[in-house]
Amino acid sequence: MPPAASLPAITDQRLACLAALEQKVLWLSVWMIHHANHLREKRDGLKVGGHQASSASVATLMTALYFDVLNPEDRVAVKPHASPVFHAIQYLLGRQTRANLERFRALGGAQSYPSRTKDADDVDFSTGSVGLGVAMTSFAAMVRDYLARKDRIREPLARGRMIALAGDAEFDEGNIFEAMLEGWKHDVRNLWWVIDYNRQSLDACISDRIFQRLDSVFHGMDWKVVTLKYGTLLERAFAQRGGDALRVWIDECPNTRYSALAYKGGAAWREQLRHDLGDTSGIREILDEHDDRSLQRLMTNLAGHDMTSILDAFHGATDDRPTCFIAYTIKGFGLPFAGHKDNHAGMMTPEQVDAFRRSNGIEAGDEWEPWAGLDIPADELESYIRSVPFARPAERRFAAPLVPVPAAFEPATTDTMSTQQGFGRLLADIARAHPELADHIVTTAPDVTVSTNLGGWVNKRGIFDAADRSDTFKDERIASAQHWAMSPGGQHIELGIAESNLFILLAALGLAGPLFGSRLLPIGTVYDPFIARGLDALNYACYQDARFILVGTPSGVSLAPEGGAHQSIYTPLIGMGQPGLTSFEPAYMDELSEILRWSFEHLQEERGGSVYLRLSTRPIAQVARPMAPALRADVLAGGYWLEPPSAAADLAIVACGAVLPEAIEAHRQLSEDLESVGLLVVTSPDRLERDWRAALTSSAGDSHAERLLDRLPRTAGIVSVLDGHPATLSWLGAVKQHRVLPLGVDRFGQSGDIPDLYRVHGLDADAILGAAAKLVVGG
Ligand SMILES: Cc1ncc(C[n+]2csc(CCOP(=O)(O)OP(=O)(O)O)c2C)c(N)n1
Ligand SMILES: [Mg+2]
Repeated sequence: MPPAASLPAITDQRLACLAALEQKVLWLSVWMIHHANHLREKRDGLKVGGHQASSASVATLMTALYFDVLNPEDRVAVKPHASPVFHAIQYLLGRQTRANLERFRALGGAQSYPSRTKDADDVDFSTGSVGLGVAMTSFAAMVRDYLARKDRIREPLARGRMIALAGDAEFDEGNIFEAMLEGWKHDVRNLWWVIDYNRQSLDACISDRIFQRLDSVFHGMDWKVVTLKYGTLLERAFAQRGGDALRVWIDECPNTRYSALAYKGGAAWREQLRHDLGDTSGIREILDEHDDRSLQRLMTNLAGHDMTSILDAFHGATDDRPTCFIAYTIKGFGLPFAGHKDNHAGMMTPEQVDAFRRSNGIEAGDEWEPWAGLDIPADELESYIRSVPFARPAERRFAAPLVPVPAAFEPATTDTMSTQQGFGRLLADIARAHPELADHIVTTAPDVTVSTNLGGWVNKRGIFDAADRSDTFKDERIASAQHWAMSPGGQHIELGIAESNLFILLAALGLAGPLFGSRLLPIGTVYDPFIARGLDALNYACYQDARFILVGTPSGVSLAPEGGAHQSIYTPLIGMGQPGLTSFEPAYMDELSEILRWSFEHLQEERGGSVYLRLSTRPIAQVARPMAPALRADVLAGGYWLEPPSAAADLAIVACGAVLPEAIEAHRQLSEDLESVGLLVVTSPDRLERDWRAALTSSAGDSHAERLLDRLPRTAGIVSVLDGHPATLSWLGAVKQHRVLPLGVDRFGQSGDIPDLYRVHGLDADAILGAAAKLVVGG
């Protein structure tokens, strides 16, 4: 593709600088991995690893991007195994230290896979779990457009390209295709996916026909596809006599054979080509013109290693259509194991690295020197680097202003309501009474907007869309509770049913502040069991320190007749176990109101995080009480005594969430016979447990769990109960050595109404009474 006329010419001097930088980037990547594996003290007998072959595969593409093509407003997700290349580039840009490179894969050093949170250099998107980084760029493009269409960000940020540099085997991950379809629905723009098409994955060479499939998938989604197949040397050879036959031969060469020949080198190419094409006119001349070394160079001259072809392609993509570059490359290019099918974890031997150092003209001892061994003087390279667009001083990590959170919400309440209903009322109250907060909220759901009670909010704030579209049903005067007008001002992003997309969108929305300088407070709703469908993406979002509120509803078996297959059992354990996510499972509306308020603050704290609210559709009788400061503090800390035990109590019930009515009923019946049974309401098993463990190893004083359980005599037993896995609360026995009989759910799949299901799973008042009897009498 020809370069656009207005672009600076690709001068020989520019190409020479880029060639030198590419050489250096590859060397530093190889050396960084070698150093970590062979030259650092080893204390545990484990290999350190690193990916020299995967790095070599993208050295040209990444050199082109960072030292020529990228602008500061562009954002890149670098394929996980190119981390050394990324860090080497950052080092040459002066944004990464030598000490960190020397500590590649060591604690605090340059990370194995690019990490926003753990790396010291300028990582835009973490990668590591293949496929997620690729999808992330599409959702980040969506978020950029969301902000731009509301005039929250301006040029050049509003046009910054979101770029994924993907391994070809990443396209085995279905999440990428889910993201593509969603991106197509939302008409994403300024999105590039650059595929490092080395035709190898971890285990092997990949299927020959993948490229054609990918090509048609991208076209089907209205993407532009730019295929970078042959470099300038090969193109020149193709123009010679016999060149057509040579092209056909390469085009038809199976991946495995091409890789094997690339590994074996010039003599092997010669033998094979003589055998296959020896009688074709012109081929012998082409072979005779090349010695083994230059024949290897010619036959491996794929466009993904050809700077001119790459620059032409990147600079030629001047419109905003999503564009996929399929760049043919060779895994391990320029290294001794180039093309070998086992090279993914392959590591050059010390002898090979030494030979490579010498071929790079680097003296022993100068391995980390940025400019050692290059043909171009250091000052010339330094001045080139200063001149590249990406090196322009520009903010790349923004600190967005805080959004004030009101002191209290005042939602409409009724005597009996579910937490899911309460959540809907709270959002409606915020939309009406707290416009500043509301303006920063963005909601999203994977086709469960109505059934998770976001409908009221959407009626008020509208659906986000690139264009203004009225609600046809409303226009046609058809009665409906949902008014789904769409506009660029809308604040709800409606997704198709793909939970992985929900979490990656939440990751992108939750990074709007640092990425684009405009803070968003994202809320995503999902049926609680289907959190598991997107779990890796949720982990990915948390790992990047994206800030969002996740609402899982309905949850547990309490959704009752709605279906056994929709029951969630161990999500409370996910809430406890997932780093970066604080979970709550309130029972009452007034608790939820405080928790939501706290969540908006927690999202914005420097050392805050995301929040998961496990809610229920079960309506329960509310308690009428003022939210006194002490109660508020307890609710937020994870629990409070609804009925405090007396000093002589034999028993306490500890209950969390939707089963509160059963706990209250059991408590009432027990209190007829027993001395002051306690009833403890747990609002957050997660906060209680985390705080308790932290206190065990610090001198900060008692934890909230200790303070609560101090009121219960040691000899008393505890019956814990929740609509979730019993392990969620059974640890309470370790706090003050109370005997605990944990009730909960450890099976799923049976539909029924609440009385039946609570009986079957042992959550009803009778089950609590039975457990209490066992503790008190049966010992
Ligand atoms: C979700 C996930 N599954 C498995 C892996 C392990 N893994 C790491 S790299 C890789 C193959 C990558 O191949 P490709 O994307 O083609 O990269 P390249 O050839 O450039 O190394 C696999 C399976 C992973 N990182 N993430
Ligand atoms: Mg590959």
